[in-house]
Amino acid sequence: MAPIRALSSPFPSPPAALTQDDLKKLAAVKAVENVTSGMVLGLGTGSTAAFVVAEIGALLSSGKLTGIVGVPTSKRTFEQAKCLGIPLSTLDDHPCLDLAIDGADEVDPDLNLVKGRGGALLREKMVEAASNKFVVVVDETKLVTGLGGSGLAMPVEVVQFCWKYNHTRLQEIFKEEGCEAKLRLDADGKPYVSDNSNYIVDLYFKTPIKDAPAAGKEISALEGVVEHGLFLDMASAVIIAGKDGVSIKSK
Ligand code: ABF
Repeated sequence: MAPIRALSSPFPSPPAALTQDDLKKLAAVKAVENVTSGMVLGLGTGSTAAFVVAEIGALLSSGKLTGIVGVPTSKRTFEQAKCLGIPLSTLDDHPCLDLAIDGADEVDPDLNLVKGRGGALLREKMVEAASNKFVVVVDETKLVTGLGGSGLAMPVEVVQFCWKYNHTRLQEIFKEEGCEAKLRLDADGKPYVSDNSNYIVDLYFKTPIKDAPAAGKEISALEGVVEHGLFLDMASAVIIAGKDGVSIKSK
């Protein structure tokens, strides 16, 4: 894999009229420059990751990439990749991946992330933890000074059987941080069910989480919690597309 540049470097400067989708695509295409033939790839979920999957599919069909195997992080991504003819596998068959590329909901200055508003946090975390490199692709709206500070959801995946217990406990644990816990609902007003048949309790913080590693540990320690959306110290690099161009931050 080509080394990921450590310095932020404007490239190329997008015209002012670019939409948010254009920016996501710019970040996605830049990230795919790190993909080489023969790699086992973690395929992310979400609208930005969908541009990554589309680009990999296009490079495979033009013959510019060969021998790629993808491990999808959701049923949605599985379907998209299958339609594009990307050879697919599972984490069981490929427990060590070369590279994963995925979007994020929030990125802090230390490249810690909130992920999972798309509902795929469990498989994303497993695939990305199993990857030698994890490259995140975002537009600049995802940058925050502290995780949880966007006022949007920080998801926690819980087993259906005890979701109320987890809902109550999560609300209590983060009471002093002004957190509100809500069961995620689908478009029909029914509980949203993840690809793993679990529910999701979304945490809404009024201010950034004071100690994200401690919060992550506390959430994980709850019986019935399957996974949470704090992806701490996992990203190797973040590719950010904004009005001033594409920049790369890495550790
Ligand atoms: C996945 O998709 C998630 O972890 C995150 O929730 C979401 C980001 O979606 P988008 O790229 O559509 O903003 O990467």
